[in-house]
Amino acid sequence: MKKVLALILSLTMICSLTACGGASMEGENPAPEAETEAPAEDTDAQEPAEDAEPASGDATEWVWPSKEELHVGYAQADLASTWRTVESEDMQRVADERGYKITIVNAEGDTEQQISDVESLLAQGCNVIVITAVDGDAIQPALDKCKEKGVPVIMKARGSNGVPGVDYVTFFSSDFVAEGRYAGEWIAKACADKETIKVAEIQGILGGTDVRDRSGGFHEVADKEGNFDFVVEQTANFSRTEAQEVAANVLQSTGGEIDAFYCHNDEMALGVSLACQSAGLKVNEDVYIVGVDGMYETFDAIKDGTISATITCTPKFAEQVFDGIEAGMAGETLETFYAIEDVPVDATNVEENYDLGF
Ligand code: GZL
Repeated sequence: MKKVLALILSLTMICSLTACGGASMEGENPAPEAETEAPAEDTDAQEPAEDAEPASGDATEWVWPSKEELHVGYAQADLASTWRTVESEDMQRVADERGYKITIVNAEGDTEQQISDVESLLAQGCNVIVITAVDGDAIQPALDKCKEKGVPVIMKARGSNGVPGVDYVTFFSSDFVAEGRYAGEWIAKACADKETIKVAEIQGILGGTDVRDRSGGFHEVADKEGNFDFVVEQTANFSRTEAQEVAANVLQSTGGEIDAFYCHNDEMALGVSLACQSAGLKVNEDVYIVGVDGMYETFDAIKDGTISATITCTPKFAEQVFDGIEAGMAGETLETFYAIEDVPVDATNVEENYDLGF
C-alpha cells in the first residue's frame, strides 16, 4: 500500500485513451487515481494532441501476457550517461524484485541498431516491449513490428511521435516541456534586472523528444518574456566533455558576454561550468548555469556555487512502469501519458531536495 501511495504522490495522470482524466487503473498494484483533470501548467504541449487519439477503429488490439509468462524486452537508447545507466539498473532491479524475466539491450545511440534490437527482443519471445527511443520518429518501424504482433509497447523516458493507442500503449516520462519552462522561468527571474538576457542553449542529442520538448518549453518562456537573446543554440549531445568544448568556444567568440547557459542535462551543465571557471567567470555573478536531471554531483555544485540551478528528472521510475505493465496484464485501461513530477532546485532548496538525486 505504501508503494501505491508513493506512486500516487509521484505520478500525475494526464490523459487517457477513453477521456482525459478517465478510468484509473485497478488491480493488485493500481497506479495512482486519475486526477479529475491535468494541472493546467503541466504537459499540455507534451500531452498527445487531440488528433493523436486513435479513431475508434484504429486502436491496436494489444495482447497482454499473463504475469507468469511476462518477459519484458527493454530497448535502451544508450548507456552514455549516468542517467541512462541508472535507468537501466533500475529496470533490472524492479524486474528482479517482482520475479519477472527481462532482457535489456543497448542501441548505443543508433536508431537502426535500436530497430534491430526490438526485432531481436521479439524473436527472443519478449511479450511486452519497453523502449527509450533514440529518435521519436525513426523508431516507427520497430513500433510497426510490435503492432503487427499485438505486443504491447511502453515508451519510457524518450517518446515516440506516433499515436498512443495505435503505435504504443503509453509513455512514462518526466514532463520535458515543464522542465524547459522551469529553466526559462528561473533564468528570467535571476536576470530580471537585465534589459536583454544573452542566452546560450546547449542541447542534448537531436531527435529525442526530451530535447525537442526541453527546448520547446524554454522557448515558450523566452517568447513570453521577449528579452531573451539566443546568442547560441548548439548541441553537445548530452556529453560533459563536448559541452565544455562548446562553451569554451562560445565564451571565446563572445568575449565571455553570456548571461546564462541553459543546458539540457546536468552532464553538460557541469562541463559548461568548467569552461566558465577556466575563463575566469564567477558562476552566479558573471554567468548563470542551469541544467536538468538533478544529479548528486550537480546538487553539490549548486552548494559550492559552480552551478546555479537544475530541474530534477529522475531516472528511477521503473516501479511505475512495472505497475503500468501489471495493470495492462490485469486488463485495465491505461492512460496515454504518465508524467513524473519534477522540481527546480537551486541554493534555496537543494538541501531539502537532495534525496531526489542520483
Ligand atoms: C530524460 C533522458 C535524458 C536525461 C539525460 O528522460 O532521456 O537523457 O535528461 C539523458 O541526462 O542523456
